[in-house]
Amino acid sequence: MLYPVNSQYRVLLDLGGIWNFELGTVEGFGSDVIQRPIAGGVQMAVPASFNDVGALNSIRNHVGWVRYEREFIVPRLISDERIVLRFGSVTHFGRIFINGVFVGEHIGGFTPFEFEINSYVQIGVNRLSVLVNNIVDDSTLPVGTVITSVDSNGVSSVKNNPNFDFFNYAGIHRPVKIYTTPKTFISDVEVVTTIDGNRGVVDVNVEIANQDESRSYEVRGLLFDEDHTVVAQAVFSDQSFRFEVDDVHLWEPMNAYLYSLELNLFEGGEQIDSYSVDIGVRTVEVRDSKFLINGKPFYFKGFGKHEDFAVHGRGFDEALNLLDVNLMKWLGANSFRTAHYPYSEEMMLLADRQGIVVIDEVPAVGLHLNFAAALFGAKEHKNTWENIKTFENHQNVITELIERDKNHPSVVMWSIANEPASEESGAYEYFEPLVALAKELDPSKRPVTIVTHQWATPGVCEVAPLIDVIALNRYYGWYVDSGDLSAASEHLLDEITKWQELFPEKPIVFTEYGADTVAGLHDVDPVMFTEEYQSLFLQTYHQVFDKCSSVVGEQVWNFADFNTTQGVLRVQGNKKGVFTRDRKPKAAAHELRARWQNVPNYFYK
Ligand code: GCB
Repeated sequence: MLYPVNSQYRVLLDLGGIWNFELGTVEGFGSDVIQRPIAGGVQMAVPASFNDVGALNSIRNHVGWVRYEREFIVPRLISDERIVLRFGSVTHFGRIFINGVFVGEHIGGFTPFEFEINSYVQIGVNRLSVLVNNIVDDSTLPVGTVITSVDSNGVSSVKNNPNFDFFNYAGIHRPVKIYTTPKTFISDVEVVTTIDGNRGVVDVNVEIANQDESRSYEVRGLLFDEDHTVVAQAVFSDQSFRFEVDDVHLWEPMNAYLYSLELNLFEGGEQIDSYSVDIGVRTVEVRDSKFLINGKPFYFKGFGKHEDFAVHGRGFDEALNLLDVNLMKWLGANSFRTAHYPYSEEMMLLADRQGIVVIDEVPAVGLHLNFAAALFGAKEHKNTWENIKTFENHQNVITELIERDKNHPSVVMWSIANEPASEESGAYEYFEPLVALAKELDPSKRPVTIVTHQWATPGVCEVAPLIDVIALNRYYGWYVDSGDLSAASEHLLDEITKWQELFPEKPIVFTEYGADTVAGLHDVDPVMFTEEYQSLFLQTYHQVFDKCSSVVGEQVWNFADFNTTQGVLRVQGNKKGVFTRDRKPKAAAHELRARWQNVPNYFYK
């Protein structure tokens, strides 16, 4: 799906701001309710999570439906165009109405969706209502549990427990836009880049929607370099073409070069549409236990992150995104994983521009029905793969992510799950078609991984044979060998050695390792939760990584402290951040900075 842009042929309007808001129930809103505008003075910011903005427990911990509403004006000027209403994301389920009439719905809280709305709107004022549901269950991604109980007065209530370690923020999280296109328009662009010596090869495929069979169409493509000089051009009518660029500037990690691809659509010789996309020329390949970018062995230095901040929760914040990228650069990091869901399109554009390498993850987290039981002493064991109902949604989230992010040079690998029950029988059968789907959908055939948990060890993890890169979340010295870093070091080395023996051709990336640390807590003896322990914990891991040739990346958990559900393991959230939630460095940030400035992006191993 194309990112909405303004061009000579397209108008773009933003519907962000203050909307009206009301809480519903678990059942929802009756169809008569939607006929009436929201009465009452509760307001909500868009984009933002609704939870913390209301300053009320009833809003913060609400379970079920909410309604957002605002008026918008369709200007006469665009009445002959195709008018599209587009949501960057609505978490987790959105139903859209215009002037009380149902327009459409979308399942999944982290990818964009849009509707052509010409037949729903009138020129002038219109009422837009968005019903949002935040419930997570055993069919949604992420996964949760719904618990209904009845108290002694017969009043029933519903609790919704996330099966994942981040606060279940919800609402209209990303920008809401209206944009126009001509009736016949450029509806998709696919770019695949390869390198031939010092020549860059750019294969482009353009999709044109609503063609009139009696008319002839032609696309003229122009490729501009960063000085706005045309470096290649093509005229074509079969919608696929190849540009060749001599002395190409490659997109390199932390040294991005972006060409601008301008596509102009002509009908019967007259121009009717124009769309531009920035592209980077680079290749990605996994070979002989190396992760190659542009043919050179790359070393991942960075983080698992979250979209999380005070006030707006998981709501889009351009300034915060930029600060995070700048802090990563300050540390010498070169990469992050979009744990545990696709991040905003704007963050992906920023990563392209800044040369940050991204492992792009779908919201498939919580696919383990025995995880908490395993931590706290199991009573009952249910086979995850016999009970979970996520498969169809899982296909959808993979499809929507790849459709959205396929052209980003920053994206070097797809992560199609975080910590599923890959040690349980049935995992292989569940994931085999999903890995195949990701490979089939991606025109660039990027590597695919599944990020695995502590107990998915060599020989036990069923999905390891399916994936290109072994991605490990490990907590020796924290949840296991707590406080004992010498045992942690021994067990970590032992496990990596076994992975190397089992899959000598596969590179290994540590996608999580970290220790909860309360900023400002110090001790002479580096005990758990102190800043000293976090630094020593990281040092211990790094000494082991440096001994292992297959380890080609280290992504610390987490970039910053983040909000979670309450629980005995969480002190006002997860404190494994190298930065506090308001982005102040803990001692570990300096530890990482000292290391990463001396670890090159290429040829570290
Ligand atoms: C994990 C999860 C992550 C948690 C982290 C932790 O393995 O992937 O979502 O936040 O552990 O801190 O426990």
